[in-house]
Amino acid sequence: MDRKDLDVTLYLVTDSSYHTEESLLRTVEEACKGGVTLVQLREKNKGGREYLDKAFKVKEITDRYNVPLIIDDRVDVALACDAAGVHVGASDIPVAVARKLMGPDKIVGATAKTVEAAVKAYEDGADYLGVGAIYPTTTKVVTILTKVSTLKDICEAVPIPAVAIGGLNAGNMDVLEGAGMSGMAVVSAIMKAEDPKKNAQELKERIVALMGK
Ligand code: TZP
Ligand code: MG
Repeated sequence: MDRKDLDVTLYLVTDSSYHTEESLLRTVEEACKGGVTLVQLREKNKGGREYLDKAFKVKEITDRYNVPLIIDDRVDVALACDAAGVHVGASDIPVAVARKLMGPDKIVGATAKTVEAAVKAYEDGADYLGVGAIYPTTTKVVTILTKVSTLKDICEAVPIPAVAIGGLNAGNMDVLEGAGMSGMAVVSAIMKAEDPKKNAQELKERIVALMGK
């Protein structure tokens, strides 16, 4: 895909900790059917071989639905499976290095919790920013939450899309109204859903409506 066509409206981030491989793949497929616009494969503590095997399997699905796949943390895995891009956080390889390795055509996403980090990531070549955690989450160890006002400041400070993440679901996402983000990223709200397609559809409708306000 062309980097400029990046659509972060509803960004599914996976979590294998409560899934078998089969149920993870099924959930990703249902989420694609439900309208997620971007998928990130997020595998923690996996060796490169296992990560890459899973990436190929997930990409087979996301390709069928024309949904770009982003690989968390690992540039090598992203390049090896020809994913659309990579997402790097503060303890991963720096954005500028990821950009250099990924080349000019791939997506590089970065985590930013402050305006300073957001500006630096933008200057170093990031295409989008993940901002959070907005709410407490059981998916990741988060010590400090990111205020919606900080999200707003980040959206005003950089021209690239910002995506809100962390504990977000249909019941609490209204807090994002007016913040200026370009989308919302969720793990549990889709990965733990009984009907991931339905949840994705609902979240998509709600985030589109909320951003249009
Ligand atoms: N980065 C900040 S919060 C988070 C990540 C990967 C986890 C979000 O997961 P959930 O289940 O949507 O709260
Ligand atoms: Mg990371």
